Formats: sequence, C-alpha cells, structure tokens
Amino acid sequence: MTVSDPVVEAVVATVSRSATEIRQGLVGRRGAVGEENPSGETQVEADIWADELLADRLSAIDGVSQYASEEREAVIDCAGSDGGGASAGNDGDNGDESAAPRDGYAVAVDPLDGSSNLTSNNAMGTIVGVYDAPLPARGEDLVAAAYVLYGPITTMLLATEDTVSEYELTGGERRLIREDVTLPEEPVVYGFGGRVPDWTDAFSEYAREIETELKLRYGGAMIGDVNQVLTYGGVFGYPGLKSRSEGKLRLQFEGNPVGYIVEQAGGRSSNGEQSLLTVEPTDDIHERTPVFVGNESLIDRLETHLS
Ligand code: AHM
Ligand code: MG
Repeated sequence: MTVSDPVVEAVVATVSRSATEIRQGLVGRRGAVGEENPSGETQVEADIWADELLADRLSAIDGVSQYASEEREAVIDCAGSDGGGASAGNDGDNGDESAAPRDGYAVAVDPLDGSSNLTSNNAMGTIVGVYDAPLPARGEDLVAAAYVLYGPITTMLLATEDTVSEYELTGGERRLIREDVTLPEEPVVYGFGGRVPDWTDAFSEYAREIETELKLRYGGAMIGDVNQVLTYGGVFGYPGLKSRSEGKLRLQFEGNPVGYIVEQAGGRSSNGEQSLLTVEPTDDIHERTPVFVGNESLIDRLETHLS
C-alpha cells in the first residue's frame, strides 16, 4: 500500500529501504565515539552513521525542504539556493544551514532511538516526522509520522492524516500487515522513565495508582515501549523530573511524531497539561519535553494528577 502524498511516500520508502541497511550496519558500530549529541548524550558510532545515511537520502528527495536530527546541531536547508539536494555530512559543514527554507515538507529524525540499548542488544527504533512547516514546528503541522522498530523482526508504524498502518520491512521492501491500527480499549501495560526518587510527588502518586492496575513493560527505548502500548493498550511516559523539569525526550524528534501516531490510533498524547501536538515550540530544535502517550482515560487521569 502506498501513501497518496508523493513526498510522504518517497520519505517512507526511503526510510523503509534504509532501515534494512541500518539494521545490518549495526554490527561493528556498537562502540561510543567519545562525542556528545546536541542534547549532551553520549553518541555511539551507529548514531552518527545512521544520521549521515538518512540525511543524505532524505535531503535529496524533491519536496523535502529541511532535514533535522537529534544527532546534529542545526537544521539543514535541503535546497540551498540552486534547488539541488544538500550535502549532508555530520561535520558542521552540512548544506546551507542559514538560508530560508524552500517550500516543501520538513523532515525531523531520531536516527537511532534508544541507541544505548546497543550495548545490551535490546530493541531500538528510528523515528521520522514529516512537517508541513519550517522547523521547529508544532505537532499539529505533521502530515505523517512513522517509526521503525528493530525488534526480533523489523516493523514500521506509519500514521498519515487518514490512517495508521503497520508494515514488516524485509530486503528493503515494506509489506502491510495491519491496517487501521487502533489502541485496544482495555489498557494492559505501562512504562515510565526516570528514577523513582527523581519523580515529582504528583507523578509518583499517579504512577502508584497505575502500578496496581497495569503490567510494567519498560525497555529503555521509547519505540519498543510505545509499540507495546499500541499493541496491548496502556501508557508510556517520560516525565519531567525534580532534577530536570523538562524531562529527557525531545519535542521535534520524539514527542511530536510519537504523539501524532498515538493520537491517530485513537489515543492521547500529553506534556502533562495539554496534547503534545498543540505545544508551541521554542526556537530550540533540541527542546525537551515531558512525554506521555496512551489510552485516553489514562492520559486524562495523568493530567488531573499533574494539574
Ligand atoms: P536516545 O534517543 O538518545 O536514545 O534517548 C531516548 C531514549 C528513549 O528511547 C527512552 O525512552 C529513554 O531514552 C530511556 O532513557 P532511560 O535510560 O533514562 O530510561
Ligand atoms: Mg531518541
């Protein structure tokens, strides 16, 4: 099944093909490189490699005006002045990062979400948001969002304005396995990030309630945990912490795309107060935010606790 918008289809097809390569290329790229990403986290070789691979390919697509990633400081203007694709190396000399964006969609990527799981060989993901607005943009400006889950098999969840679909990715091809993905009505699982002593009292009270009702599933990669919520129903959250009120996850690369997918599947997203999709971004492309996604009733209760 192809997506009706040709630019979105080109982005999705490119990510599908790249995912197979990324999966294979992880072998031998598990080590840290001694660098930090713009959010101050240790990069592994695979983070940089996956970012460069996706930047080269996604920025070359006609109709993609900007590329941004968790692993690079600045947004790349993909067109420059001559309308051609950007040079997308990760060395600070990547494309024209100052020119005004051309018309088209902006693509924001977390190339390897949960890459610290490479050390222990657990699940990871790739997240993509396609925005119809220059970055940083509101979640409401998304026209599509997708994530790849590198689990026992490689799958993709794709949300467009019409529907949410699940695919298996093999040999660069994507095969539809589930149409109209919707959150199950009866929630089963939960997973919350951050250390318990670092949680606020209000969030701790909510978590204590949820613990008595649902089953803990937390794997250290948001995409793995969110995919369980979409499969079984429940709630995933990375809250604001006492030591860092903005939490850990990034609005443009993680919160908005995952919020969009969960909302399109019939659930809710929140920063603790309002839908992530309605949050007005600051001008920091790497802005962090508390992230909560899951069944509507569970997110409503969370907001009551945090208000
Ligand atoms: P990353 O994109 O830099 O890998 O970080 C994001 C990940 C999320 O996938 C996950 O939910 C969270 O960090 C886990 O953090 P923690 O190790 O604090 O539980
Ligand atoms: Mg991430």
